[in-house]
Amino acid sequence: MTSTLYVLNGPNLNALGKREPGIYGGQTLADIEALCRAETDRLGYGLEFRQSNHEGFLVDWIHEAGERGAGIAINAGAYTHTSIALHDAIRAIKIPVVEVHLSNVHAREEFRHASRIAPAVKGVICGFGAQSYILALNALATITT
Ligand code: DHK
Repeated sequence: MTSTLYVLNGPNLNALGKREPGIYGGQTLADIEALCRAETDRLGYGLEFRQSNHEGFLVDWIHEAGERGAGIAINAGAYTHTSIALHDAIRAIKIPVVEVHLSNVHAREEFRHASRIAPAVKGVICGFGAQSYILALNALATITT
């Protein structure tokens, strides 16, 4: 049976393409999903690609992935910097999780420098635009095989 990688996206990422393109790039979330699907096909994994503006959905999907998935790449958006609930959800599952950001959060406002989820994940990739997702999928494929 094919193993599945989950790509979870948090608040405001549904607005990619229109939202501050100088920071987040011109690609839409659908564009990024297509790139991720091509990469998971190439790597021999299935893909569950989701977005929500609601923290609780992200918590539920982390638990679901922990039961059904092989790994998670998560761009939690602003919840990265605030959410103890996401931190706890990640700690509650056994599959590897990679934190992803399009922008280099460390080169931006100070409130983006701290991540609540970073201490719970395997590693963090930021600053490479849509390629951050591809790098995260490759990291997960390396870890899970
Ligand atoms: C996306 C967001 O929505 C911000 O809240 C984060 C992240 C950075 C990104 O670069 O993908 O601070």
